[in-house]
Amino acid sequence: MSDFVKVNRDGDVAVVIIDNPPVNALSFHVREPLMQALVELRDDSSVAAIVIACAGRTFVAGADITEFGKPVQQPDLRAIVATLEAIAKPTIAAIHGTALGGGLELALGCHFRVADADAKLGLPEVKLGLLPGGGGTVRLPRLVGAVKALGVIVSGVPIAATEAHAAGLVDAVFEGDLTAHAVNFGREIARKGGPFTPVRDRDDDLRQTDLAAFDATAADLAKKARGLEAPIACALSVRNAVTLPFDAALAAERALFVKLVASDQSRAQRHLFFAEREAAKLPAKDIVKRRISRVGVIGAGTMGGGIAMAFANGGYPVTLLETNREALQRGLGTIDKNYAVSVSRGSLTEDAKRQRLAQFKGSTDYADLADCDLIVEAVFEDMAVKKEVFGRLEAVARPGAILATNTSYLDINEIAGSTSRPQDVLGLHFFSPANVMKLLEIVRADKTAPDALATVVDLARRIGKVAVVVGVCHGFVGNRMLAARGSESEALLLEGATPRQIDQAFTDFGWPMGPFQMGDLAGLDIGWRNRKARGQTAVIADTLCEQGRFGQKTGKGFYLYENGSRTPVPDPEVKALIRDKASEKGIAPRAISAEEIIERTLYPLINEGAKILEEGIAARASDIDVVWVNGYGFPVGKGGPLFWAGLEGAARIVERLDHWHQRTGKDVFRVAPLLERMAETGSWEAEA
Ligand code: 3H9
Repeated sequence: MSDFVKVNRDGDVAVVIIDNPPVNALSFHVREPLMQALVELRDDSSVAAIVIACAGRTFVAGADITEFGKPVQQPDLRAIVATLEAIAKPTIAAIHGTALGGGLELALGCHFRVADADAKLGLPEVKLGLLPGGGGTVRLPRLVGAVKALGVIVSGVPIAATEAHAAGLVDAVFEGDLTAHAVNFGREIARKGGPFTPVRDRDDDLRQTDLAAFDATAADLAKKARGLEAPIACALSVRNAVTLPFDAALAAERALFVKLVASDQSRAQRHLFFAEREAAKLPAKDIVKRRISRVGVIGAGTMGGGIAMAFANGGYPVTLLETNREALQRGLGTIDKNYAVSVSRGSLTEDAKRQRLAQFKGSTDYADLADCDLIVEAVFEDMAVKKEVFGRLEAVARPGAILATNTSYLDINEIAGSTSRPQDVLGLHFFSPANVMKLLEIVRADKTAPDALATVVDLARRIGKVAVVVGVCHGFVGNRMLAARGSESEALLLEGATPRQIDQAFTDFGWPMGPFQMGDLAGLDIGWRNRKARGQTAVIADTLCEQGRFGQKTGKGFYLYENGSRTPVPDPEVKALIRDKASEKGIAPRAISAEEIIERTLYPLINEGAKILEEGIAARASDIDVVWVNGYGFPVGKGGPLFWAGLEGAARIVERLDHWHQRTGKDVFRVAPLLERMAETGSWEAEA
């Protein structure tokens, strides 16, 4: 009946098949024929039961996100679910793959849900700055209870079919031909006879909800929202499901959805959804990728160990190399401990831990890297050391093996140039802890072969990383922009702000922590060493390091960490040090507002991003946003620095930077031409 919705008959059971690749999103061209099919089947007396199933790799993965922000074309999802729910004969959703968002809401409009054993069900709208707007917040609690629904909706994390079955969301779980099982299920139910109760009327248990316990859980979740509106709206809407009659709760859900979908936060999060997928696309298509069966990692320290875990977690056997047995045992011991922590937290089973540990082969002999298809070095950040490692690799690595460096700053062209196979050399800049942090900057050197690049981009996805391809420059995208932020944070201290005040301005903005807390956590000695290597200074941070105050690891940094605590406590000694250094420079302290803190630290960062874009170090503005959100904690609700620049108004940013540049002559405020053009055209894209 349509390219996107077909109806098959199996005796007296009708099977509606949605076929809208790649993820069966509920685009208008699906909704229209779907509604028509449901109305026809409802009125067809030869049909005893209706199954809704999907072609391809998944059940409906949600509304079509590209339609948000445009006028809604009818029928909308709510109208379809209402029609479905009013059908008197049994309706069954047959779920395989992922039933997400509007997909699960469609399934909630059915009387019954059956699922493939590997299926997952969830309402991830919160991750797009939304709440489920097709009745999900009102219907899900009717099946699984308000508290369980709250957890599923506010986290946005899908649950497995078995868990959904235990919770009452799914009526049966099947292995094998799901549609055939669903048809049999429908026929049997129809034979037994109705009436069949729609989910909207299944509210007996809901009335028993302990509202005080619900509110306590909701309050906990609200604390973690860090200024995001969607989680709060989700919780409110689930509460409405308990306290209001069905139709009133549904109307309230709709009103919240309409407000959220138009919000900057949701626009920002939707931008990031597409930006992450776009970042993994390379201009050259159809490249035959190299085979990666085993990965070698050189260096079993914090970084090397984390990288090795990231690959082992992704299912790859890893050869971990160290210079001596002691260092190797220490590294393997840390990996073992890290997995044990996951087991104790319940995020990994003992069995899975054993399987992951079985992936590791330790060695102190470079010759053992001969069977690796990708070798990542994570040794000391020093050009001479790196070149020596690559020299040794050349002697043992098989032809065509990809040789990667995890350098954070060094010139990868120089490293590649020191080998006879620069086409196989690239950068894999992991972020610490490498087994946890999502971001992977993949650094393309001048001579990196396209197939080597395509291979690691694909590999990154396989090990669950968000990959962004960047070019060679000091610090690549993330650390180079971070440097622009860092110099202004220090200047603000000298002018009268305190570390606490600056960090507070950052957390109020939505960051998980401010620059000084982050510096203390990462170790101030890292930046110190790096500055010294480049002949740069940061008067306060350098002095702290000279005093042996490296941050949390020494119990003192910009803050005090008493008795091994991780809670930063302001230190009067640091305050006095800042005052001394300021008066040495003749700077009189003044009151500094949170607004000035944010502008002075983040506008230069945006400016640096514009330069990076101009130089072609990043291919797209949205790639830079992906780096900052996934690697540095830039608030998702602001969409990344370059998206946020659009919200702030690029003209305002240019004007402020210009003003500061005139006043201080500081280079960090010099405006990049691309930023100026963005101010005029409103777009980061080059003119066609
Ligand atoms: C919602 O439902 C609101 C309702 O409550 C209320 C309505 C009134 N729309 O991720 P992949 C594209 S909100 C449009 O690489 P995977 C994606 O951009 C929605 N496009 O595949 C990509 O395009 P391209 C709630 C979508 O196998 C291609 O499909 N649902 C949508 O790694 C492949 O995607 C969600 O938030 C969409 N809904 O992962 C689920 N989804 O090839 C969002 C995907 O051009 N989707 N695309 O780059 C996902 O989480 C993953 O795509 C999924 C598959 C897990 C399904």
